[in-house]
Amino acid sequence: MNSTDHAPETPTLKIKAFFKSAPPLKDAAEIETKLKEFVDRNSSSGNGKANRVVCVTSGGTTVPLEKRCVRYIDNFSSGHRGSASTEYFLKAGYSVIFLYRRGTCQPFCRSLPDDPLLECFTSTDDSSIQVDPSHAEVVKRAIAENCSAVSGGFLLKLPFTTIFEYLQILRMIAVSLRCLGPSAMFYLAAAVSDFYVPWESMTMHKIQSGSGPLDIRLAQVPKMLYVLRNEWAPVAFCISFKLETDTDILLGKADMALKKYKMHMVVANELQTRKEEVIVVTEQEKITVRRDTTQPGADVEDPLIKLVVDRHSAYIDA
Ligand code: PAZ
Repeated sequence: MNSTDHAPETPTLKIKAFFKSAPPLKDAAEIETKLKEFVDRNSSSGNGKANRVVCVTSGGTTVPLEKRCVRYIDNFSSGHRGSASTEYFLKAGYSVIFLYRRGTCQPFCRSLPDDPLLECFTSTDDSSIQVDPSHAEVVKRAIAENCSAVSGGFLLKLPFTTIFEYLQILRMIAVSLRCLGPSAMFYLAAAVSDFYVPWESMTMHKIQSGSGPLDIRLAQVPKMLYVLRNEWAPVAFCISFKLETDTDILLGKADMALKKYKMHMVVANELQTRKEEVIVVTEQEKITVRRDTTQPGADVEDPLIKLVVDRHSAYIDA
């Protein structure tokens, strides 16, 4: 036995092992090309300065239980926070990389009904489909705003499903945004799995129910916030989120994340009240941000993004 057998596993080593064993991304080359084009376009704006670019993560990651996956463990997140925040960042002049879970809320679609295809359109005869007049305005606005953001090069959408895809794409984004220095921001609203089944110990085929109760041992997902801040994008402005259901532990956990991972801000939210208020934890203060209940349709992301943009400006100036 040599001395390295007992070497403590550093976060970096654990992360290297995670990536080494993860199934490679099928569309890595295509993502790389899209990222390069997006970053090139945003690294020099008209006045010779880099645009501000934020990577917004949104939705929950899944943990597959089988390689040919039939069953998986999921993380709660509708994607509302990420998609609403993306809209406010775009309004504030940022370019956004929206790293989202397939099938969750999309920017500019919040005012559409639950089943937009079936509820927004009517078919009058065999050949024509029309927008239902009651939805015409919101449909037109959603299409126009989305088109102008995407075709203008201000919005790049990248989907994920599993924890393996999410972390590999996040790393690609972080590395490609490094050239923007402090103008880059990470706004990590996705609900990321804490535990997973390592790819090499995962069964290939659907787990059979005939052999009785299922015992699975889940490994801990290495803490990526650590490498994000220390290696992937050490100069970027980083905001992580902390969701709890027990309010008694919420602020303590947010404080711990702030210090342990050297985040610039941690947004603490409680499951039941997350759409009404959040508490932004920084090194110096704890700021409660609330939705303006006097305004119909107002959401908490509006004042939250104003605060974030303000702090990011101060960070860039400093
Ligand atoms: O996506 P959503 O609007 O339904 O919920 C947002 C949220 C609660 C997932 C987000 O604000 C959050 O806290 N994300 C981090 C979750 C975590 O602690 O891992």
